[in-house]
Amino acid sequence: MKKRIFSGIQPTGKVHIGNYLGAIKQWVTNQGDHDNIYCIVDLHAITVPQDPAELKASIRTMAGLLFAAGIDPEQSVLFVQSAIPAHSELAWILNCITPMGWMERMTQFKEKAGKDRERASVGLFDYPALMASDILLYDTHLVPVGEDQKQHLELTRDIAQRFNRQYGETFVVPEPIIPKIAARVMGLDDPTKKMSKSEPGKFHAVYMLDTPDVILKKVKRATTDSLRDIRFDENRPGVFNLLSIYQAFTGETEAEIEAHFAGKGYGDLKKELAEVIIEGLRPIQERYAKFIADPAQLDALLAQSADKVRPIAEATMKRVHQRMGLG
Ligand code: ATP
Ligand code: LTN
Repeated sequence: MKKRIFSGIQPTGKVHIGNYLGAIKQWVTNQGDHDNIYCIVDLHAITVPQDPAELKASIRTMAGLLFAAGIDPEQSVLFVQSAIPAHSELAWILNCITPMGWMERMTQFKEKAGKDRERASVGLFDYPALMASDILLYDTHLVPVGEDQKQHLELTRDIAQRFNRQYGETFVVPEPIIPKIAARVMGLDDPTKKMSKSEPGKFHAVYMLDTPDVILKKVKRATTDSLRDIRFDENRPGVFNLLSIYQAFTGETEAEIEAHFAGKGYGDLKKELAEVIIEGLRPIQERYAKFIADPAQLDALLAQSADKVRPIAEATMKRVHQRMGLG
């Protein structure tokens, strides 16, 4: 039996190379070895205000990009979260067995709510319960995500174990898969901050649909330091970030990369890195143009996928209802 993989991505803003290297690239490799379910999590997106027309368009853009990046509809299922109401229902149920204290420890909420905690939605606070429900609905063994989601995965495991203890074995307890390289791509403008969709800075992130010109400009502006040698040194976050991105795109070892850049300057590093990113994204951008030109086909692929996973979600909900004495 193949192990089941589940992961999700929000259809918000523009997809950046952090999303690509931290998550999407892992989704694409080894598709044949697993049973893969991928989800565009629109219900997570509405934890902060969204324009309806933009949200609708972003769902298609995201689907087009994921197929273009290599998600193969023959080997993987890609569907939209809100098409399966069980996600919301299970989230409610998990809410009722999750102690407030566990939820209050989640650092992402603290970061996203910022100073204005009182105005953040209850949904933003409860975001991790919906994520746990996504994962647990499908008897998931493995969850490929970037480093920032590790804490949410631990919470999901705790919730699954608590439910299983209280009501009997019901959920598979999942494990995260976090990439060794580029698990946390940092902002180009500020290498102490995670590259993020919600960061507005013009030179903060390289987006997957950026043109070569724009990519070159952004990489050239990236913050480095006043030293000279080009080495993987975590204490020099700017250069370390650029080298990690280079490594993730080329697949070369640290030693090979350091030897390659020996005697060269930051200008060379930036020029070559921009080239590597441009060439890495080029085939994806070309395929994307074809997918997005046919939105009806994209919608049909998403709808067929939802039909494939619906029975799995319904079987889980039936088990949950029986165990809890609902209905
Ligand atoms: P935001 O920063 O606005 O919260 P996001 O960029 O994290 O959004 P998501 O849709 O929440 O986007 O994340 C999708 C996937 O990308 C997740 O698996 C997440 O761990 C991964 N990811 C996000 N940012 C990075 C990053 N800077 N480096 C590596 N992986 C990342
Ligand atoms: N919270 C994730 C997105 C997400 C997810 C999931 C990831 C929602 N549901 C289930 C893995 C499994 C994020 O990237 N911010």
